[in-house]
Amino acid sequence: MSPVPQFFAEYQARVDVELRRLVPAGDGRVEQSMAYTLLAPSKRVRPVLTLLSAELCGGTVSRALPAACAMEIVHASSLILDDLPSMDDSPLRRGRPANHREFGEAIAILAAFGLLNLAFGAIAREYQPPLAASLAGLLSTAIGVEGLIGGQSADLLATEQQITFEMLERIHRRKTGALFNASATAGARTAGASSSQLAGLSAFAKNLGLAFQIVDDLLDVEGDPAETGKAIRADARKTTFVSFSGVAGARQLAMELCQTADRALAPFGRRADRLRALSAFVAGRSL
Ligand code: GRG
Repeated sequence: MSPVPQFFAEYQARVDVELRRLVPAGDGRVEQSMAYTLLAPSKRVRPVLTLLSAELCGGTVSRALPAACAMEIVHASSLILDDLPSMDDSPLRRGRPANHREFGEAIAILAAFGLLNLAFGAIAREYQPPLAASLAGLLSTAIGVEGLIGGQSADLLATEQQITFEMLERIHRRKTGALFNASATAGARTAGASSSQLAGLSAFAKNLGLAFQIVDDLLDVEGDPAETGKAIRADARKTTFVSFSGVAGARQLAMELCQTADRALAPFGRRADRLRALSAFVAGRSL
């Protein structure tokens, strides 16, 4: 068992309050469907990464909060799409039936688009033009062909195919690493970070994101659905870090990536200890 670090709770609570403020309040099916996945129990790792990165660069939680929530909203959108029958066809997410199982496929797709739209709207409304434009561009890159969409497409095409380790790594650096990178970078940008601070945080987040995915693969094999909230062995038809390197090899790789991530924090000294705690959590997480 690897509990989320103690300090997480306060950040998660701030994120949850802001998400409730941002999500459309109506009781129509699509609003319900958006709120169903967005407000379901989650670790909120990406928005917490945004908030910690902002604070590390001298910014505040309040200023970074809308950007943090935009990251979580995009993540929730991607989970709905990922679970669809035409994608990973997963029955369970965040401890509940997947969105399309509860609302049907058509509403689930609309909810995913609704969430994406909500994320960009939040950035446009909550920040002034130079920063708003820079955050919107950051998010668009993370979602696009060099990010989630490209990674997911390559992942789907690789199902039941022989792929190399390099291909596998490139899939997940886009599918998972890109949003981690955007999350840290967004926080740093809301704080007016320097280019060297941005470079350090980006290196940290990219490696942490890949480690996070490797542990996700491990949990698919050894995890407890009561903790992960997801079906296990859902990736049996796919090449994963575990099918490539074995359980011990994948665990070692995740640990090494977390160490590489931590090295990028060296210039920040002890002020980055909360990010180090986040990486220790990722390396040992069971949920
Ligand atoms: C247009 C947004 C968009 C996406 C289209 C479907 C898709 C492309 C990409 C899928 C990306 C994806 C779901 C990657 C898996 C990342 C991952 C490890 C998810 C689990 O995240 P956790 O453990 O979940 O942080 P919680 O529930 O705690 O938030």
